[in-house]
Amino acid sequence: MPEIHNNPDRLLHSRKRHADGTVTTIDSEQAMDEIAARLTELIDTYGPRSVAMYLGTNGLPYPASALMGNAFMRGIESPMFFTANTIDQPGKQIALAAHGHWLGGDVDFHHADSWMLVGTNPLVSKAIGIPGQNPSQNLRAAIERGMKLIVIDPRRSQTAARAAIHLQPRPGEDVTILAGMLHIIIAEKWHDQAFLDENATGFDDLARAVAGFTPAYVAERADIPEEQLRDTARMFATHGVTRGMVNAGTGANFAMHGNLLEYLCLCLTTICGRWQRAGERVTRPNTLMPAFTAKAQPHPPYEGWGYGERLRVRGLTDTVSGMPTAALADEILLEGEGQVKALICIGGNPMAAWPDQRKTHRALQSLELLVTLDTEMSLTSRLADYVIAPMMQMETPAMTMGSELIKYYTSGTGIPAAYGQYVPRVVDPPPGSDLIEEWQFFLGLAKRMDLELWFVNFFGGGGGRFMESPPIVLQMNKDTHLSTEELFEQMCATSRIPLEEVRNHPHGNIFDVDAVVQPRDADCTDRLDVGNAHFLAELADVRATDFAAGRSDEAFPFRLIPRRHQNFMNSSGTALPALNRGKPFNPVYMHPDAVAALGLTSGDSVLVSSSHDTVPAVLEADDTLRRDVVAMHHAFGGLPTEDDEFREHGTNVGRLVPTDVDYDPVTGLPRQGNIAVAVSAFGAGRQRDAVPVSADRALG
Ligand SMILES: Nc1nc2c(c(=O)[nH]1)N[C@H]1C(S)=C(S)[C@@H](COP(=O)(O)OP(=O)(O)OC[C@H]3O[C@@H](n4cnc5c(=O)[nH]c(N)nc54)[C@H](O)[C@@H]3O)O[C@H]1N2
Ligand SMILES: Nc1nc2c(c(=O)[nH]1)N[C@H]1C(S)=C(S)[C@@H](COP(=O)(O)OP(=O)(O)OC[C@H]3O[C@@H](n4cnc5c(=O)[nH]c(N)nc54)[C@H](O)[C@@H]3O)O[C@H]1N2
Ligand SMILES: [Mo]
Repeated sequence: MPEIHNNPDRLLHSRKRHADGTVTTIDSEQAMDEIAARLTELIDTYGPRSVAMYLGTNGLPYPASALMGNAFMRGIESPMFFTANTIDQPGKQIALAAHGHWLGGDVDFHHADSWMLVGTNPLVSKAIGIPGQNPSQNLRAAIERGMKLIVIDPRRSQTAARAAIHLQPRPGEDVTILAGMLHIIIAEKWHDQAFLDENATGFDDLARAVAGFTPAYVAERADIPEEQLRDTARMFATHGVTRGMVNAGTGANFAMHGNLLEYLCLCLTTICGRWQRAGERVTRPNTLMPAFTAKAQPHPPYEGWGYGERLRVRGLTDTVSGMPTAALADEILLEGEGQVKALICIGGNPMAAWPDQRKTHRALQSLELLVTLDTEMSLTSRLADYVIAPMMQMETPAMTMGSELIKYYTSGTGIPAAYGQYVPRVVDPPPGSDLIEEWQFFLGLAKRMDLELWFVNFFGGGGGRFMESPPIVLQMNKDTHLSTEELFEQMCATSRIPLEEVRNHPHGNIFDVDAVVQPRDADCTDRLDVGNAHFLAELADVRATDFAAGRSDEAFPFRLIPRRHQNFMNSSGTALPALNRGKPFNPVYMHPDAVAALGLTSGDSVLVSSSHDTVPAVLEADDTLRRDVVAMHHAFGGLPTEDDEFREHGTNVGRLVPTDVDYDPVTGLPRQGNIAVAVSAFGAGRQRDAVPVSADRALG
């Protein structure tokens, strides 16, 4: 954080790109005047749908940014609000919609006897499963206490290296493995029949659907020892006396069937009865969010997709995980009624992180207006008409409400205690700078456009379909004058612990909240669903595919998988010497035997090709991988025209990912993992021109 804060290339003034291509600084008030005028013109000419917004990961540290961006979009009546969620793990919310929520909340890692992680590496990512406030220490304590950790990962990740069982399968077979575990658990009667009788429907359908996933079939298909699969099912279902859960991460979600994968994780949790029960402690009792009554009962499933705004491509719709971001470039490029002409990006970097970088490049270049809010001239900001320089985390007040809210995203996230912290501005913006808070930028636009805004702070999930407490709604208009501190006070008006009291603990505090899960309501007839017809049909499709057929592709013998970099959060900071320590690129990791078989060595330049495109990269031997798998960190690289500089800024993985070939029909999420690729020496052997040229490549 200090390195990023003190980035010598940090923007201290907003920028404007002129018609002749030159870029100058612009006063932020002037920028808001001009942007508001342009947006008004575009809305008058093409309608509100012509304006889209994209919220990336760096909108999240600012509690009011996303909510205000969303309020602005509702203010102009455009449905085109997108986030990074639908190129991340949208299956989590889709699965919750189909399965339902457990109102007693999830099990606390700190008290569990077993835990399973599927394609997630929380020791590096700090994201899901092991409480992220210090995952390494939390895991060590758990293992010392006797917890058995199970990790499924084609790579011996930092987390897998500490597991009691590490399954190292072919990538993309997680659905197969989970179905195999369900098969074994049901056959051995290790499931919790009493819990299911009271709380779930669909168990018989689920049992029938996993019948074909016999241990022998799963072992062969996933390339794991059958005995190890049996041990895994036994350990997860029967080890110890206190319950543990299962969490999946990006690795497993990107390899297709992410929704189904997340659904099967919930089914596994539910058939084993792995939820907090009546009389047990509430794991996430809320602090800056409202007090609520946790109850040992289900919240029933609800509609998760197929409603609201329809995209003009691939039959995609709005969903509980938001609008399909992988289709936004198409919505910009596709002419006709509804075409997107303006895009506002908050804390995101489409040119680095979106799939199909060439298509993204064409789309962003074709926009009539591109505005980014960014702390540096990111790849995307280099293409923008206006780059708004925002204040950074330490220059704005901060609070932990967002860290609590994330519990609605999936089990195993958030803070497993009544922890709260509020911190005032820590440092002043640099002298002479002209920086604006993101939410104030949107209020500034709204005032100029004379919009009435409803700022809505939700306490729930499922795109508002699951609410734990009533939302807080604030009306704003051109007469609104509010400091961030005042806004936070209003956002916390119904908090369990008053903001005033949280403020008295400048270093944060775990408050003494002794909440216990209450028994189910006498009249409650709601049920979780472990037999959702859509997902069981998808599972039947998985079972029916000829898995051996796709494996003998001699042109693309390796499978490319994702993994996170220890030192960077996606594209942020990759150019900073203090963080990249002299290695500003993302190598392609490959098992040393595979490196040798290609007659190559670590450090060689290579070409990585998928059926879609080819990118240059630096090779690095890594014996934690299967021999048939290579791995890369995403969000590196330059523009598609800057391939020659790959040793200076790395390789863009999104270049290898088409958005319209293999994609999820519900969320639009393309295959971002388990990608068939070839790796060949640079300059010798396979040449750039020898690889298949996709239409996009020819156009780009
Ligand atoms: N092939 C492939 N593609 C992927 C992935 C993958 O693993 N493989 N991962 C996917 C996932 S999980 C995600 S979440 C997305 C990420 O997609 P994005 O969120 O779009 O990408 P980031 O690189 O996180 O973008 C962060 C931007 O925020 C800027 N920034 C940094 N600090 C601040 C700040 O304080 N304020 C503001 N306003 N801006 C700031 C940075 O300069 C950068 O431009 O990528 C997805 N794409
Ligand atoms: N240091 C750091 N932390 C981060 C980020 C970062 O860039 N750097 N990014 C943040 C973001 S936006 C996100 S979404 C989270 C992501 O957090 P995670 O989902 O934990 O991401 P990774 O750390 O890449 O772990 C994914 C693991 O999946 C494995 N894997 C790949 N393919 C498969 C497969 O087909 N099946 C299985 N079972 N495993 C597979 C990889 O080897 C890898 O170990 O991390 C967040 N935290
Ligand atoms: Mo992410």
